Amino acid sequence: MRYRLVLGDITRLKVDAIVNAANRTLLGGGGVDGAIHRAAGPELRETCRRLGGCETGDAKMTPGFALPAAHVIHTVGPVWKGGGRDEEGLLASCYRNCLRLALENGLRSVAFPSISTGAYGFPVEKACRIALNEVAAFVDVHADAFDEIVFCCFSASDRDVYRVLMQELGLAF
Ligand code: AR6
Repeated sequence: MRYRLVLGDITRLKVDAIVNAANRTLLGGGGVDGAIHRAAGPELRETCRRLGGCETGDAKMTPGFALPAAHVIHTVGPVWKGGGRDEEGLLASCYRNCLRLALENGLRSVAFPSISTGAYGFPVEKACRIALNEVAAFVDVHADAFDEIVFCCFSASDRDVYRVLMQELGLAF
């Protein structure tokens, strides 16, 4: 099992599942959600329509259609409202539920974007710490379940935040 830190477009990654930072409708939007829907093609929206939305902190899975990734795990991060609305707990729950779905479906490589840190305004360093702690805790318990977990950043400054915290937490990559 290894961690990989990538700077670039998550829609280009050939992994068992990429994670989408979606909204509760699951019907598409801007940011990484828009990019994933564009790259996957219209069948993704049709399939998502049948899922009946998704609660904040929860996750649902679809095929990847035209994406190089076999599956998309759609999760809905919290909108940052200052930290008093359980935003941290809800973000942690996103990571856990995505990995639980991957585990249940035998998906061994998963790539995460930095959930909630774009349109939803979650401070990147706080979000990164939650992401790394939740993923590391899950992987510790399910040591043989995964080959690779990718953290895919879309800016060099986010990538630098991840790199420093990964080193701090001893997550070799
Ligand atoms: N590959 C990887 N990361 C990306 C990509 C990409 N192609 N595009 C953007 N990012 P955001 P959120 C980064 O706003 O904050 C949507 O409209 C981006 O730079 O995509 O969870 C949904 O429909 C940032 O670091 O998601 C929701 O309404 C990270 O992905 C809402 O935005 C997350 O930014 C969700 O907001």
